[in-house]
Amino acid sequence: SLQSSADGIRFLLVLCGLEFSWSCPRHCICYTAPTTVSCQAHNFLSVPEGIPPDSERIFLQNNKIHRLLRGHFSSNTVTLWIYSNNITYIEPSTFHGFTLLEELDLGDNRHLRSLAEDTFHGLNRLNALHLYRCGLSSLPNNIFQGLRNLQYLYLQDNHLKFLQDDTFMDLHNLSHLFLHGNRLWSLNQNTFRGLRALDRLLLHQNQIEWVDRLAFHDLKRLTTLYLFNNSLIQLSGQCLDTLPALEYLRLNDNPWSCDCKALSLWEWLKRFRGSTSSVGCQAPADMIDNDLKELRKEDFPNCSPTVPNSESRAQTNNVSGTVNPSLNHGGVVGSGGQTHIVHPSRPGRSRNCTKPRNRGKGKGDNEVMADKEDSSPDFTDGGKHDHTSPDGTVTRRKHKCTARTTVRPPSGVQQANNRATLSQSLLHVCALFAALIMTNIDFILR
Ligand SMILES: *[C@@H]1O[C@H](CO)[C@@H](O)[C@H](O)[C@H]1NC(C)=O
Ligand SMILES: *[C@@H]1O[C@H](CO)[C@@H](O)[C@H](O)[C@H]1NC(C)=O
Ligand SMILES: *[C@@H]1O[C@H](CO)[C@@H](O)[C@H](O)[C@H]1NC(C)=O
Ligand SMILES: *[C@@H]1O[C@H](CO)[C@@H](O)[C@H](O)[C@H]1NC(C)=O
Ligand SMILES: CC(=O)N[C@H]1CO[C@H](CO)[C@@H](O)[C@@H]1O
Repeated sequence: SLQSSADGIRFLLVLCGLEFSWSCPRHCICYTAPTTVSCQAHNFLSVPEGIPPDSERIFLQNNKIHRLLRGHFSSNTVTLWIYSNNITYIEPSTFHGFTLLEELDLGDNRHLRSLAEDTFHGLNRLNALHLYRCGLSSLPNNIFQGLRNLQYLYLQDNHLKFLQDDTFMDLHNLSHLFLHGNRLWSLNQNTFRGLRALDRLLLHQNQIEWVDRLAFHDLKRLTTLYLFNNSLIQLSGQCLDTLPALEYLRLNDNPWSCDCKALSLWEWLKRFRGSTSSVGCQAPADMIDNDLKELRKEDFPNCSPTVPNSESRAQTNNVSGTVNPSLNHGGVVGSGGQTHIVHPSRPGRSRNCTKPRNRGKGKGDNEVMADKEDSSPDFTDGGKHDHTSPDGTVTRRKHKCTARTTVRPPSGVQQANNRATLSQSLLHVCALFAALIMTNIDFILR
């Protein structure tokens, strides 16, 4: 009789003029434009049955779902959120043929631990993939193969110790790669090969002690690199010379040794015009608590000079002249100790988006142009996607200026909630209405 009264309420909802999908799973809210099924926070232990096959958005976060199997969802899905469940197994073919899928959020499933190599194969339109806090200790070979549209990849707060060479090889469109809070200890020459569009690489809170001289060689558009809270004793300036677009670098909380080993980094820091953190020395004994950036040439007596790298030389020698646009680099004009940052237009980027971020000079142009729907999914106010460090205030950017596909920002949660609240309150109104009729019907019939 519960079911029949539910049916009655549904009927009344239709009478009330609310669009209602007849095949909505129990305890879920369904609505159209875009067709959405919202089953969040209901202690579901498995994916509920009866999700309409035409659903474009499916919200299943904050349940206790254990397994994802082939057939649970239809290949019409565009957005699928199943974060904060207890998924331990994903059948490899669960998402096969999902050529429309743009956002897949599997984050915060702490017992997931492993994924099959082909889990994401064929997701040609995937734009954002969330795998943070999933207990992953390794990634199979080729797991990201073919994801040429991927722009956001969240892998932070797992137990990753090692990244195979060329893991990210196909991700020519990737803009954000979050790897902080893992157990990485080395970055090899081909760890990041192929990431030609990468803008932001977060590697803080790992155990990195080894960075290959060429580890960053393909990252010609990288603006933000976080390496703080790692185990770096030294880092060659040559590593950083391969990053022509770099603007923000965080190196604090590493056991830097400020002896001759630090000379090439010191020289690089002198040349660099972007923003850097402190670089606190932890050795040798007489240097402890000094900031490498504050040291003078005389603090490096008896060190053999580092060989200037021709590429970096060319870059820094052209500072006050014309900027070679192929360098894709913010030009810098110094004048009497004060530095004015001049950003030339960047080929291949929105022209409106070249303004430096949060330099304390009023509103950036990017705030003017950015469509709200276009805001980057990871830096919205304190939402599930905001995993930047407390140290990362400088790089907070509300609106990402790369062209986007139609992925919805996490405000979708809000939307879903709002819609849910709306339909629930309508439901209440109509139920009250129904109750009134029911209690009076005897009276009427008498
Ligand atoms: C989640 O799954 C793991 C592994 O199956 C299990 O040990 C744990 O109790 C589950 N947690 C919850 C909250 O259901
Ligand atoms: C890459 O991203 C751009 C927008 O940034 C988009 O136009 C393009 O279709 C994406 N995919 C590929 C394969 O380049
Ligand atoms: C550094 O990272 C570790 C985890 O890797 C964390 O426990 C620690 O609090 C972090 N330290 C700082 C200063 O952020
Ligand atoms: C430096 O500037 C000169 C003259 O503008 C230009 O020909 C040269 O290509 C620039 N070098 C680099 C590496 O940008
Ligand atoms: C403020 C600003 O620079 N607006 C420009 C943004 O980009 C478009 C097209 O690229 C220009 O027409 C606007 O003038």
